[in-house]
Amino acid sequence: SATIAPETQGSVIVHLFQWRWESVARECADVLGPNGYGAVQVSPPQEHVVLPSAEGAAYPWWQDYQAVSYKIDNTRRGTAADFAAMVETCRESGVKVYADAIVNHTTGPGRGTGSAGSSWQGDAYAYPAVPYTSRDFNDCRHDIADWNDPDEVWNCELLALRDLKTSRPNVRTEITDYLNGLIDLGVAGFRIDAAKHIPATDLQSIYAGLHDVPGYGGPPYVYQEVKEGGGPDSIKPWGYTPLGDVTDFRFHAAVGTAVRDGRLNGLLDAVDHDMAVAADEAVVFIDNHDTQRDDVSISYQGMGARHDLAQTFMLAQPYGTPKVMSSYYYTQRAQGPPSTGTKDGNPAGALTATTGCDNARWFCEHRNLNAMPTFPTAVGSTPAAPRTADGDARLAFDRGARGFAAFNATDTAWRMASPTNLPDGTYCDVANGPAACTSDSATAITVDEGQVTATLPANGTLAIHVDATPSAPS
Ligand code: LAG
Ligand code: CA
Repeated sequence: SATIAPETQGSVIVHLFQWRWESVARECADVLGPNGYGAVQVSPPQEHVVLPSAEGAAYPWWQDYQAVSYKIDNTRRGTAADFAAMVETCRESGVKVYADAIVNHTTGPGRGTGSAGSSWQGDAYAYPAVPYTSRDFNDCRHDIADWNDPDEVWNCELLALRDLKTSRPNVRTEITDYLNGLIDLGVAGFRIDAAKHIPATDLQSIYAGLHDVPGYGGPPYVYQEVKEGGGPDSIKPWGYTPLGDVTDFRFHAAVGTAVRDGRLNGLLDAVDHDMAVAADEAVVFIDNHDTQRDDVSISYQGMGARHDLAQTFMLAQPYGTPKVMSSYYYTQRAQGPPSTGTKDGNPAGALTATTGCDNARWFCEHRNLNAMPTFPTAVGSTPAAPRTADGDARLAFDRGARGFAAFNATDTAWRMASPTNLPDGTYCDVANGPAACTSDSATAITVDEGQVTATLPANGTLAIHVDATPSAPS
């Protein structure tokens, strides 16, 4: 099987929310690899509940967040063979696969048959396919009432989801074995769903048993979902950073809202001073599948080009590991992916390089960002230095002498002239095209006597860096 160095590409993650495995594989080869993505976050691969009708939807997207067993065959996104083939193809394309891991809980109440045919009884706390029995669940069998009390946050139920007793060694072993099965297939990282609801000490022993990723020479990358609320440090994002990275929701709140409202000028200071954890401990996003539905500041749905600008800004600024959102159109919160209404959700072939990406189905936001994921790789941890502003909604900044980016969060064109520390020469605008261009390409941008001159359309962006320079014109 393929072996690639972990840092062959950058660290930028794209979340292909609800994409089928075969579609993810194609995207890795055709789009993600060539445009500099380092990783793809895929939807949860374990066996899940199957709900023909719930909360007004047929087969809601959130079936995936209710685990029935750790079998990965026959989820709504494909077979185990499809999954393995996807991991292989993505690795060969230089793109790591990160799986969303549902390990805090199993299902809600009720009973039924899971996607891979396993029976489950939420009412009896019984999941024979794992197997888990009632003693494997915490004794607090009601929803979390006091969100400031770690005992409740860790050991009571979130949304009535049966809460695994991770203080039990056999439960931790089941979880470690599940994650190791994925690692052995080449999965290189995990989003730990609801990590805040698992004691850090239990997660630490779960992680301690993880295999190295084949060919990577190290353990998987772990980023933990820890929403910041009240209570003591043990249930704050920084209570989990000793174990791995965390999702920093402050970034979404600050940057998403400000870009939506055309307030760019304070943002470089905000990401420098006002985030929850250190830059190299955070995964950041403008929106995710939850905020799109429950805490909207900005998303592609309704914001289009302004949302693209926000995600481009995230890739240009220095804080955190950026996670790009790529989502789908919906009219109802629980609605599954396009072409839904069947058990499989999005049937084979529903999404290809040439069909399926439009404003009525999959948005494919990431494709609008072109080769922008090459930017953070090129500039590294070089700080941002503001160079030009025009009002509050137009901003240009350098990343040392390695990159320059400009943003026009207005509805009119901006004729920009800005100083930059980039060496004089010609560059390829990676926000608007591929990293490879020629000096007569439309995206070729010249720095002359320390100055960039360009016109940014309404909601336009521009980004150039030292690793994307033109080859000779053909
Ligand atoms: C997460 N991160 O910590 C996920 O990002 C989030 O999407 C998950 O909720 C949540 N934690 C649990 O993994 C989603 C939906 C919920 C859904 C839940 C389980 O946002 O709406 O709950 O997944 O499928 C649904 C119903 C609830 C019901 C529950 C159990 O909406 O009313 O209590 O199922 O039956
Ligand atoms: Ca828990």
